[in-house]
Amino acid sequence: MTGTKAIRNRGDLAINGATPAFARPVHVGRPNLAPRQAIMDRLGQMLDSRWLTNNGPLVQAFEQRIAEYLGVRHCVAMCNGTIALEIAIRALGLGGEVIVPSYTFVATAHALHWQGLTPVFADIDPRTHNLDPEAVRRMVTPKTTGIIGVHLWGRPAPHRELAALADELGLKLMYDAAHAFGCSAGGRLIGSLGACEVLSFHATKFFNTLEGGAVVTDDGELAQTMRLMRNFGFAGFDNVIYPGTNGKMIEACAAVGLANLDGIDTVVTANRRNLDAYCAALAGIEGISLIEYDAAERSNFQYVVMEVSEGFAASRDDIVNALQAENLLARRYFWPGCHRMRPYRDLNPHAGLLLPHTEAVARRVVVLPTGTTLPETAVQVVADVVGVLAHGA
Ligand code: T4K
Repeated sequence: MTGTKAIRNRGDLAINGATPAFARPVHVGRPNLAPRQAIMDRLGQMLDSRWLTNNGPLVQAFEQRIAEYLGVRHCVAMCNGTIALEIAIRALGLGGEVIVPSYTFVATAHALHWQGLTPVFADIDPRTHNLDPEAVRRMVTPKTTGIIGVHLWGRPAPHRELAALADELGLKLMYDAAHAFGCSAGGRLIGSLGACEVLSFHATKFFNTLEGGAVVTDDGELAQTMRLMRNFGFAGFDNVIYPGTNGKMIEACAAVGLANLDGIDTVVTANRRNLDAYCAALAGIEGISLIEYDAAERSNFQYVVMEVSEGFAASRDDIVNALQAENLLARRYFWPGCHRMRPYRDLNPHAGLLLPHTEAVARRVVVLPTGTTLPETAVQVVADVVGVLAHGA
């Protein structure tokens, strides 16, 4: 089956025993890849040079392309977004408590916890899913040293308000921009906000380097510190001046990244087309909405985020289960919120009392499959399944 089955009533749903609409899983974040030959050519360059890692020529070319594209002075490529976050946190000298949203991928919190810092979760604005600056203010204590804003779904965090707050309170400010490569804030591509911004180029991101990440910044000293830290702190053959780690991006990842970079406009166009199709197909279903992207900003549209209102005939989880049964692997990102995941629940079991919007949003979101490989019929199947569930038992 290729997603062409008719879904008119509950008996047609795979969750009720019918054949699934798709024989193979349709993923939320199936990797978008440049044409095979373009990738092979770049990998061939790596083999020809016999330079495989340690700040090789492809990594340097990649860093330059990313910095130019974003209009930032420095790009420090890393092996993944999580290590990039950890290195940025260390290089900035954060300590004690750092305020972050709970409604984010758990790596934002882990990057702090892993290094012995305490992530303190602030609530979000339920309309934007991004940090609420007033909620951030309420979480500040004498131990607070910084704020990590997240541009969730690629929509910019309230950067002006966060910058004003950080200035007022003498806090450091950086961003987890893992979702926001190619997205703009105030008309300028995200990359220059705060002291630095961290990108993820994981396989599932709309632009990928297999695994990969980077920190981008206009601060030359900070960039230099991070370059040392990602390479064990080596400042010469046998001169170690920092307790560094191994955060290097390898040449093969930069090779794939360089090839994929040439095609990002095509990916954004496909994502946009998918989003428009979902909007049209779901438009008539009361209680279902899709988050919007500001038409005045650039977006990568890599997340199609559906919200299920409380009064809807089926629960959010019923919808996800019904879609997954059809092999449409919709996801509950970022349920249940970091504060309810074990390491953070153990640290502060009552954090949820101060996170009502986080808890409500995490209960109503479904992220839908998109990307260049989305089967043509997938959008209609999603709409049919949700439409059937809308009519109750
Ligand atoms: N901050 C934020 C806000 C983030 O969202 C992330 C990562 C980070 C920091 C950390 O950056 P990295 O260290 O990852 O660079 C995925 C990704 O693994 C993760 O990178 C991403 N956020 C997060 C939102 O989603 P999972 O566990 O939900 O999905 P995963 O990796 O199992 O893959 C999703 C689907 O795509 C799968 O169901 C199968 C398909 N797939 C996956 C891979 C890896 C493929 O078809 N091919 C593949 O190669 O975490």
